[in-house]
Amino acid sequence: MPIPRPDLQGDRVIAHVDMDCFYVQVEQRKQPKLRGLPTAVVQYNDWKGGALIAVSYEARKFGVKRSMRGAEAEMVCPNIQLVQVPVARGKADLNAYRSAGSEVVSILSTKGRCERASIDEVYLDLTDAAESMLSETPPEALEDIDEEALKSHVLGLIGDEDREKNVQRWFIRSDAIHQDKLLACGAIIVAHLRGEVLKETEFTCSAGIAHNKMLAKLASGMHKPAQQTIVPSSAVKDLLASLPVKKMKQLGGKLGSSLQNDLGVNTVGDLLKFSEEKLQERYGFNTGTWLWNIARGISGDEVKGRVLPKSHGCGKTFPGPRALKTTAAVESWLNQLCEELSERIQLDMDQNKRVAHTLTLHARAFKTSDVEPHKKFPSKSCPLRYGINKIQEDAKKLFDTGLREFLGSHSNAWRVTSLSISAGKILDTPRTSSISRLFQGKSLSSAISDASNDDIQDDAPSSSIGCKENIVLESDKDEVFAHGKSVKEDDAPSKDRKIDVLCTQSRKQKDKGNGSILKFFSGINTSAKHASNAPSSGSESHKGQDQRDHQEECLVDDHSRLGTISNQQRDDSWNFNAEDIDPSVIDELPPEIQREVRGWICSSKRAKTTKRGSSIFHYFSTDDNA
Ligand code: TTP
Repeated sequence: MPIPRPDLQGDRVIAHVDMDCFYVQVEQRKQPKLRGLPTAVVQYNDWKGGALIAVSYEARKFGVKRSMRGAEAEMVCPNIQLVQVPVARGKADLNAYRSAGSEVVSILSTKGRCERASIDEVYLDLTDAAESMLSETPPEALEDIDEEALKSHVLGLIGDEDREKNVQRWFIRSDAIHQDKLLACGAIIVAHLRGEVLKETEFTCSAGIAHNKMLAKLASGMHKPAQQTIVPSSAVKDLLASLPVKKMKQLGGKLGSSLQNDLGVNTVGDLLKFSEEKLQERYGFNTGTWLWNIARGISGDEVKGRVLPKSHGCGKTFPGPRALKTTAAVESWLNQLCEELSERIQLDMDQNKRVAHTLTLHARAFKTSDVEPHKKFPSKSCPLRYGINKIQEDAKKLFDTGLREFLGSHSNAWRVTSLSISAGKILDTPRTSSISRLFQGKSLSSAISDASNDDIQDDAPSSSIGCKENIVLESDKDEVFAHGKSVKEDDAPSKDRKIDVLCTQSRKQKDKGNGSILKFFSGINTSAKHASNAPSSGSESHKGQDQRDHQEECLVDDHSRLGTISNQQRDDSWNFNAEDIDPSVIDELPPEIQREVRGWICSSKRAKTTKRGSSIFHYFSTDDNA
């Protein structure tokens, strides 16, 4: 359900930066001989040459598309260089792409608040940097404007001839309104940042510069690769007038279809015909206002300062004959997934001093008989204990519990077609002495490992975890809003005694007005063709175009690439906190799981906006939106 946010006070300068054919660029940096050649990265899968997941701009000219398989791409572009996604533990290993993304983020985040929106895209709030530039060295005072900035596309600027000259004039107009002057400064800053990214990482990226996230995101994809587009306020009306509603984030699905079919609204601009009251009457108060706002390019979403992932996840699909049939086979794969997960959360703890608190298992399965053909394998969560063996043990328990529930009274044979495991609710580790007392002198890792995990949750991981979470949210209003309204979390009785102790103690600390515990919880081939000695397996993390088209339907926030959803895909039994899931992590899951997780996220977000329960969570809740 879209949430309308009023435009924030003052003129803002927001950039959306998106890497160009990202995985291809990472592979080309590894193998420079591929540069300039039509290249595609293929998913780890031997069927028909594997699915393409990233296509270079040279290959796109031949008609190669992401929806193709390697064999099809070779038909339209015989010279295409197909590079296999690296493989580890029998599945795609995305570490190289993740760290390449982090390299870029570390450069982009130097000029303002930075929100990592997915593995290869970020939002930047450059308002302060642009204001400073405008007051100290405004564009009209510059002898030379950055060449890259002059190549910007300024929406609404007439005349293709001598484009650069026109752009230069636009940059240095002394009679420009303050908003446009700020955008000009923002564009110079972004051009400089893109240059730095290229110099330091050898990657090109494209950007949109506007007054809000929505417009910046729309603009970043308008001129690719390696270009940037500016959206002055005066150009917003025309931009939206012809923009198909379905292209708009959150309008890709049912809401967009209803606008088309019921109101005859085909472009975002068509929405201007309707009053806010009319839209509210038809779609409810929030959605109505949100629609009224977007028709005018209004969006107050803030750039959240977040450069680290909100969760870690890894998964694997087992399509067709590869479906897992025995608990031993499931266990063996779970062990591998858990090993990877354990390494990643341990690295996160070592490098970023962050601790993950929830372990969640998702699976897709079917019964070999026809009984209950639509029944879903329930997702299960429990408090996360550090250490490979513990994670493996807990994941196995989660699976067993899920399987028992899935099978019910029918003792049928079953098949598992996908498995994934994720670590969420990642909080900063304590930095105060009071926390050492809390853990009675143990190391943080061992203290966490000691948190007993007898009880498996099929909705909120445990109230104790939620308890920490609500304190955490004191610092983030948006999230307070989302969390505070989660009735399932509120209602979940805590069964995990040791962690309950943490809760109780934390409450005592709060009672005493001791901020330290609050801090804890608030922190809490080289041959160019087919490098393919990969074992055969399913396709991981492939996001089809269809999927991307649908995904916009259910986003509440600005995270990209979340979202294919159908009612059937929603599983009310799981109430993981949607806000805690990093979209880039979802991208890495197998497609089937991606869809399902996105479905849950939607239903979870929806639930959080409608209900509120009562329990210990209220005690800690700081939600003044409730
Ligand atoms: P995108 O940003 O969607 O695309 P891109 O960077 O390849 O190309 P563009 O220049 O058009 O933005 O995705 C970023 C990376 O995410 C992409 O390089 C590979 C990965 N990815 C998948 O693994 N599967 C998918 O289905 C998609 C869409 C992307």
